Amino acid sequence: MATAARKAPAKSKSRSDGKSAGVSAPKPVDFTKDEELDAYRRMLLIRRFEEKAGQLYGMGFIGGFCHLYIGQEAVVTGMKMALVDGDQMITAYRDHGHMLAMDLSPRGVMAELTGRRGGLSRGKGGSMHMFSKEKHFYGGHGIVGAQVSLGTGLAFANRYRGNNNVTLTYFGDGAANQGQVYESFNMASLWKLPVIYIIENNRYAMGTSVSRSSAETDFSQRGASFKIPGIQVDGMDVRAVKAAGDLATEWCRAGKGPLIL
Ligand SMILES: Cc1ncc(C[n+]2csc(CCOP(=O)(O)OP(=O)(O)O)c2C)c(N)n1
Ligand SMILES: [Mg+2]
Repeated sequence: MATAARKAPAKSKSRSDGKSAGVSAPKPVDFTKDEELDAYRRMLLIRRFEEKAGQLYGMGFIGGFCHLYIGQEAVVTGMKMALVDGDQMITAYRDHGHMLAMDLSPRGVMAELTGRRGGLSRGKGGSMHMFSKEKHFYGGHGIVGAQVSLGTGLAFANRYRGNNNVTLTYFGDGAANQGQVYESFNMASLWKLPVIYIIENNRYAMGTSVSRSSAETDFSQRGASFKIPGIQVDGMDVRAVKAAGDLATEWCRAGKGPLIL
């Protein structure tokens, strides 16, 4: 999913038509007024929360790491709007927005960031390590790419239990070059697991740009060897993300296996 704030992401010349294995990028959905307001509130909450977190980090009130999600708000917001109760989410360390999108209490997240007892991990986990089984949020992981295998495992559990839930597994453009991602792709496709792999392409992994680190920069095609279709989505457009989220969740619930956005 492209999330560059300044420029449109560079698209690969060969396969940027949004089509893969018969799956095409859907048209952005039309929101009702209530949906419009809901999306706006959710995105604004994340933006304001992150501005405060950045400020508190600078002032020394937040220890350890603090990765902000400013500029990527539309991705988690649009995807959350496509979920039903019981659907799960797992992500990396840039996770405050994902937690707020899954309705974890902003107070609990902020208390965790500032190392307080009232924090979601009792002040012991910090920015990268928060969980809520009740809200179906499975972290918060600092090892780049590790959450992809864990998310695939969550999807396996859903399949095994025979429920109809879907797991959203988020990772970055940098994490997309990790080996365990492809081991997970293989098993997810082989066993038709209900997992949506959402690659948030913000064009950098720490300081390294996508073009310097990635042989295939169209991340929607990364599942090609495993017969996992992928769609390029404009992560700056919450309506486009919601449309892609609707398509992907229906795809998974129909038993067709994983999909990459
Ligand atoms: C296994 C592993 N290798 C290296 C690191 C150091 N590291 C932390 S963040 C990061 C870059 C990840 O970039 P990306 O996946 O694009 O996520 P973004 O920060 O852009 O959201 C790296 C290499 C790590 N945490 N884990
Ligand atoms: Mg990145």
